[in-house]
This record gives sequence, structure tokens and C-alpha cells, in this order.
Amino acid sequence: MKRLLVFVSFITLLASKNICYGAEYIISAVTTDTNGEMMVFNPGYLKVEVGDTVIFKPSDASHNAESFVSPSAESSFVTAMGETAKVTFMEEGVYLFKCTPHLVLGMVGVIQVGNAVNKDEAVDQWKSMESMVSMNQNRMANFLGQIK
Ligand SMILES: [Cu+2]
Repeated sequence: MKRLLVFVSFITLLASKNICYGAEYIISAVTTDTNGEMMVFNPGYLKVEVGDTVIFKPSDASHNAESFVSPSAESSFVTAMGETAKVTFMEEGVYLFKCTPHLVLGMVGVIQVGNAVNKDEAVDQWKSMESMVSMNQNRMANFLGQIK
């Protein structure tokens, strides 16, 4: 009986841990995607909830993920080149991010955490940057259009 009780409390502990940490998602950062697309984050648009974690997985040493729009300065992020990294999102809003060396090639993405409270600022910020991109120019517009 005692053993059963220990087992039950262990399961309860596991369940409550899941609630605390939220869901996990993977965004791959790849040089060439399976469909032949070059310099991509896949998925390029992702909707998560506050407390969820995104794992950035670069295919090789040439990619990372760096936010250039976030709901606040504190919620910005940058991952190390070529390293798999976890980012937990504790602040609601829209995050625009790039691969630091490949912004010019249109290697960008959008993560929406909960409600898109800063969407207008994000769109304006992108307008001021989009002329820097020489390849895959329509990608960000497509991702921004998916914000709900
Ligand atoms: Cu890259």
C-alpha cells in the first residue's frame, strides 16, 4: 500500500511538472530544406503560449537565432552559432528573429506568444529593414500575415 502511495505521488509530481513547463516545439535552422528551399527556419511561423519552450536546432555551424523584435528588451534572445538552444517564452507578443549572418538571405521567422500585442510595432520595424534582404523577400510578409 505504501509503495502504491509513493507511486501515485510520483505520477502527480510528473503531471504538475508538465503544467509548469508548458509545451516544447522545435524550429530547425537549415541551409537547404527537404523541398530545396535555401536558408530556412522551419516552421517559419509558430504560435505558442506563454511558458512554452522553443528548441532551435541548426543543421550546421553557420546558423543561429537572434530576435530583432520582441515585446520588451528583457524578452529578446540570441542563441550561439551552430548550437541547439532552448528559449522559454514568458512574455506575450510577437517575436521576429533572424539567423544573424543570413538576414540578407531572408533567413527570418516569427514566433507569436499568446496575443499579438505588439504586432503593429513588429510590422513597422520589419518595413524599415526589408530592403536589407536580397533573397526570399516575401517570406517575412507571408509569416506576418499568419499572425492571428
Ligand atoms: Cu543561417
